[in-house]
Amino acid sequence: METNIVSGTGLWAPEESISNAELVESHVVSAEHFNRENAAAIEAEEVEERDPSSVRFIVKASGIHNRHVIDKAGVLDPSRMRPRLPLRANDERSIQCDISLVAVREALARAGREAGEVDALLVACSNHQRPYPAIAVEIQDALGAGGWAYDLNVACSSATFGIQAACDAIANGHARCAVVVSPEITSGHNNFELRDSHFIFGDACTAVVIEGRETCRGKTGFEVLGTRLATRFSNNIRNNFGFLNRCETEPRTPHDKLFRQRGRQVFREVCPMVAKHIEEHLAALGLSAGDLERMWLHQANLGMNQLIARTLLGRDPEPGEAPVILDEYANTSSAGSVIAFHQFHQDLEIGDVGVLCSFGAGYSVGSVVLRKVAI
Ligand code: CO8
Repeated sequence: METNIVSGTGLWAPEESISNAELVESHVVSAEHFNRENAAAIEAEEVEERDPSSVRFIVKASGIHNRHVIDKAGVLDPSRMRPRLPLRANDERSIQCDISLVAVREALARAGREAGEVDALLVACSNHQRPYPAIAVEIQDALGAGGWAYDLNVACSSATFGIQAACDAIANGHARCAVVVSPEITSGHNNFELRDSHFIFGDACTAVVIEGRETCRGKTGFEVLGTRLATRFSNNIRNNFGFLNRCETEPRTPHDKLFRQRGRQVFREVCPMVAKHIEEHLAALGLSAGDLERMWLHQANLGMNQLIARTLLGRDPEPGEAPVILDEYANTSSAGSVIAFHQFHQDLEIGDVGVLCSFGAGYSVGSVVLRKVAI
C-alpha cells in the first residue's frame, strides 16, 4: 500500500485584524443600543438585557488576544456586526475560491508541485458559500487541476476528515496528488452581538498537499503513520441555518441561524474525549504520548489544549510542545490545527513524530499521526 506524505502546506489570513479591545468597544456600544431600544421589554422581562463584554474575561477564559477577519469595518460597525461583502456575479470567482487559491498555491509551491498535477481536491470547512456547484469544483477549474473535487463539512474537524479521505483515495489508487483546503470565513456565521461568543472566531484558510512517497519532489516530508476519526452526536455546538429555513412554518430568530454553543459543557465533554482518542490512536500505532515531539491541536481555547496535553503527557507541556496560534488568530475552525502545523514544524528532526488533532461540533474528533521523513 502507498505511503502517504504531507508534502506541503499553505496559509491565507486576512490582513485586517481586530484586537480584543476593539471588539469589546464595538460590543459595548451595540449592547447599550440594544438595551435602550428594548428598555420596555427588558423591564417587563420579555427580553434579556445584554451585558457588556470584557477584555479581561476573554483573555482569561480563552487565551485569545486577536483575530483576523475578512472585513474589519463591517464586523466592528455596531449597527451591522458582520462583514460587508460586495455581491459577486455568477461569472466572478467566489470568495472561498479566491482565498483558497492563495493557500493552495503556497502549499503546492512548498511541495514542488504544479497545479495541473493535482488530481483530487477537497474543500473541507464548516460552511460553504453555496450548496452547488461545489466550491471544490470551482477551485479545481480556477487552478487548472485535473481529477475530481468535492466539498465536505464536519465543522472544526473538517480538515482532518478531509486528510483521511485524501489518504484513502491515494492508497486506493483513486488519486496521486490530493489537496485539502479549508477556507474558513467564520465571521460570516459568528454572532458578534452576544458577548458569550463574539470573541471566539477568526477567518483563515489552510491547504494541505498529500501524495504518495514515490512522487514527492521535496527533500523532506511528513509520513502519515495513521489517521483516526470519531463522532458522537451533541447539540452543544449548533447552527440551525439551512435550506429548509424558508419552508419552516415558524420563522426562526436570526440568532438561531448563527453559531451557538454551551461552551462550558463542550469544554467538559470534549477534553477527555480528545485525550482518550489520541491515546488510543497512538497505542494502535505502537506509540505513546511520550513519543510525541509535537501536538498540533485544534485552536479553540488555550485551557482546553493545556488540559488535553496535560492529560496525555501526565505533566504540563513544555513551551512549544503544543504550539498556540489562537492568541493571534482565535478559533479558525478547521484551519486552526493546520495553521499550528504550518507555522511550527520546520525545526523538527527526521524521525520526530507529532499528532495533528481537530475537535468540535458533532461532536467530532480527527487525528493524524505524522513522522518527519527524508524523501
Ligand atoms: N465578557 C464578560 N463576561 C462574559 C463574556 C464576555 N465576553 N462571555 C461570557 N461571560 C460571562 C457569562 O455570562 C458567565 O456569567 P455568569 O456566571 O454570571 O452566568 C461567565 O462569564 C462565565 O461564562 P462561561 O461559563 O461561558 O465561561 P467559560 O469559562 O466556560 O468560557 C468559553 C467560555 C471561552 C466559550 C469556554 O467555555 C470554551 O472555550 N469552551 C470550549 C468551546 C469550544 O471549543 N467550542 C468549539 C466551537 S468551534 C466548532 O466546533 C466549530 C463550529 C463551526 C465554526 C463556527 C464559526 C462561527
